[in-house]
This record gives sequence, C-alpha cells and structure tokens, in this order.
Amino acid sequence: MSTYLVPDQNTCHQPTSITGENQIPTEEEQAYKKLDEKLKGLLATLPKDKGWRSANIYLHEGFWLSPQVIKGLLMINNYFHAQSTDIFLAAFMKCGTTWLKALMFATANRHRYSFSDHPLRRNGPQSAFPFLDTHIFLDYPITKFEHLPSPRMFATHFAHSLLPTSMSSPSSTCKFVYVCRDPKDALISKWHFMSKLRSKELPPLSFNEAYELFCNGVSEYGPFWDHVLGYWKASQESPEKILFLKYEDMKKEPSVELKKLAAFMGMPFSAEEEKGGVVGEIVKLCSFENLSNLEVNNEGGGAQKFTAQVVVENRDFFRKGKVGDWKNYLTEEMRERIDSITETMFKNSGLTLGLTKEA
Ligand code: PAP
Repeated sequence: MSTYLVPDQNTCHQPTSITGENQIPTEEEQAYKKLDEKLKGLLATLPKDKGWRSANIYLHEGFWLSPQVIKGLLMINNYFHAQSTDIFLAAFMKCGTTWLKALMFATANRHRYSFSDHPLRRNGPQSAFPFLDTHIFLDYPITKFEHLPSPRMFATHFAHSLLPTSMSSPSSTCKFVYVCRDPKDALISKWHFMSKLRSKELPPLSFNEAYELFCNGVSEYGPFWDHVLGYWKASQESPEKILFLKYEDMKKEPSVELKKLAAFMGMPFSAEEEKGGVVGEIVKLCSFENLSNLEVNNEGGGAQKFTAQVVVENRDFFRKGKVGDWKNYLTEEMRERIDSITETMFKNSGLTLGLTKEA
C-alpha cells in the first residue's frame, strides 16, 4: 500500500511490516510494548478536547496531538537517530507537504530519471519518502530507517519544539524545509480532508465548529500560529538549517522558489541545467495539474496507510490547489477574526502570512 521510492535501488521498495511475516527482534518488540504503556500513562495526565478526525486530541507540550502521533513522537525521541545529511520536510497540515515531497524528490534525483518516465508519474508524491510521525512505528522496525539512501528525506507535521535536539539543534547539520500557508486556506483544506477521514461512528464536524476549534488552536498539530512561529524563529536564527517557504510564493513564482530549494538542499541547478530547462521540467512534473491527473492519484489509484486506522486515498491529497479558496467559505467577520489572530501572534516577528491587506 505505501511504497517508497528508494533511489539507490532504482526501484520501488516495499517497507517491512512490523506486524507482518518478518521476525521482529524480541528486544524491539519489548520496546514497543513499553512505549504503549508509557503512552497510556501519559494520555491519562493530558488535557483533552475534540478531535477533527477522531473523538479526542490531547495537549502535549503545547500542541494538540492524536494518541497515535504522540506514540510516534515518543518513538522519535527514544529511537530516531538523525544523520548529518538528513533533510526534513516540515509543515502544519495541508500547507503543501505533497507538493514539496514531489519537488524535493524530483530535485534530489534529477540526474537519475527522465522526466517523461519518472517514478513520480507512476507512484505519486506520497511514495517519495516516509512520513516520520507514524511510519516510525508503522512500516519500519525502528532500525530500518538506517538503510535509507543518503540524503535521507522525511516528512513531519510536528512542531519544532517537540522534536529531539539531534534534529533541531542549530549545531546538528541536518536540514529542514518548512512550508506554511495562509491559515484561512489551511483551515478550509483541513476541514475538507478531516471530514473525509472522520470516523463514521462520530457525528460530522460542522464547518462552524471546525472554525471555532481552529481559532482556539484546537486542531491536530496546532495551534497553527505557534507551529509556524516556532519554525520561523528557528529559521531566523539558523537560516542555513531551516528554509522557510510560503505556499503562496510558490504558486506565484514556482521556479524562483524551486531554485532556492535546490540550493538549500546543497544541489543547486547549474547554468547548463537552467539553460536546458530542467527547472521548468521539475515545476511542470510537480504541478497540481500534472500530479492530480495521474492515474495513481485518481479513483482506485492507490492509498497510503498512516496507522492501522488511518488509510488515505491518494486522490484525497489533491483538492483545488489554489490560493484564496477561503473566500468561498468565510464571512467577513470570520476572515477578520483569523487575520487579527495572525497579526497579534506574529507581531514583531517580521513574519506576515495571508493577511488580506497584503494581497
Ligand atoms: P497533508 O498535510 O495531508 O500532507 P498537504 O499536501 O500539505 O496535505 O496539503 C494538501 C493541499 O495542497 C491541498 O490544498 P487544497 O485543499 O486547498 O486544494 C492540495 O490540493 C494542495 N496540493 C497538493 N498537491 C499540490 C501541488 N502539486 N501544487 C499545489 N497544491 C497542491
């Protein structure tokens, strides 16, 4: 179901299932059990509120998380060993992970594949690299990430302050690409996405309710504003470690942003490549229009397993791919409230995001 592209093998790779036929070392099995116990104990102590997909989410060290991803976080903190060449793609939900996954994979492997017969066309961007938050306990035995080719790439939705210092400390050389988006569009996108995934045993989450929860910060991986601010501040302190991108800038000038991305990844485009149109080829390959029309991203094209309970069809990662869809959902009063939270939260930070005045 979730198949990763492992460039070194020049082929698709099916990760090992921890619950499948493969023998798990007893030590590792015990470690999983211990973590489950720790998780149970921890959840009993945390404040909880309404989840968008499942019944409850929990406030853990300042961020609202589902029990499954708290388990992932415990595992990352206990077992994940960052390598100096790792590149992490970080984002709040629905801010551009799918797009960036495609761009990063296509950029890192541009000498390996032809654009006309590219593995992204067959497998889609979700297969490009693992989603650390849940794949750490789902697809891979803990040690398995060690075998991924360098530079390893991982996606995460975790806030910067939640990550282990082996990943986040300015003295470690691994890098982060962070992408953010107008919170109004992130809210609309997230409400649509989570409504599709929401447990059928629960009553639907109305848009007004989702709006209230979002404004109050109660939303998986949120509060949105603290998430963005954490990475923004870290990127200001260590620009060589964190590249801070905006979805809106990427829509406006994809080639400019892609060149920034490639240079940051340590893989700048040469003058020859630029002349030969490589930048434009990657932009086209990874565009919403191209990716959303691929067979693999259409009905019956495939799905991603995030946890035992959460399986998402590839096509659900593509909706409109536009800037400003919020205008079709928010009243003037609702827009005003979100923009004013953004203004207040980002005051004196040097960051602006999605303010209507800006546009
Ligand atoms: P995730 O948090 O579940 O990983 P993510 O990929 O970050 O989702 O965001 C999905 C949004 O990006 C969707 O936005 P929308 O609901 O407003 O339409 C999706 O349509 C959009 N998207 C996906 N791929 C692309 C792309 N190649 N270019 C631009 N937008 C894209």
